[in-house]
Amino acid sequence: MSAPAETVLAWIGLGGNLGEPHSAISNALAQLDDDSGIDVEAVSSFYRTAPIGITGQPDFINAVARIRTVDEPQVLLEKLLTIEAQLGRVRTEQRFGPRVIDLDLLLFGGVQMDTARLTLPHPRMHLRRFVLEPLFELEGDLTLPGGRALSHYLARARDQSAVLDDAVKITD
Ligand code: PH2
Ligand code: MG
Ligand code: MG
Repeated sequence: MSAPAETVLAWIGLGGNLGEPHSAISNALAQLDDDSGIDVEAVSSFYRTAPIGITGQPDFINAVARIRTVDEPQVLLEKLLTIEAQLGRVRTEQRFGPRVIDLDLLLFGGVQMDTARLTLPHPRMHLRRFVLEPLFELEGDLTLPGGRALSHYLARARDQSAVLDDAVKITD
């Protein structure tokens, strides 16, 4: 009998603002959970958020999920990109522009790394209310790998991604 593989907690940011973002996010979560190397442990409410980066595009739906995985960060990233493609994401779109689904690896345990393909923690997560608020809903006591509390960043987030007033908890 082999020892159980080591598992790590990771947090994924999910978002979208084209088509049916609620179903795209739900679908992405189901595909993640179907993967034998990934358990989706908890999902935040779904938040409607004003776009940042490029204005004049539709509001986004954003959420955060906590997963437990046996994968290495790069393997997990590839799985996220595959699910994005399966859900109809096209990579010709503008940076920060509209998209049907975006799956961002926010945190992978306490790992800090900076490679061409992957930076952890996600380099902009601490600035974005649309990430910080759903993450805080799941993990009020979290300390980020840099050593500061999540609440520290949430209190200082000055971005314009106002979290609009209809966070909807989708339950099944
Ligand atoms: N994602 C972006 C650019 N702007 N704005 C909101 N509100 N939510 C997002 O997920 C988002 C964004 C690029 O990844
Ligand atoms: Mg993103
Ligand atoms: Mg992305």
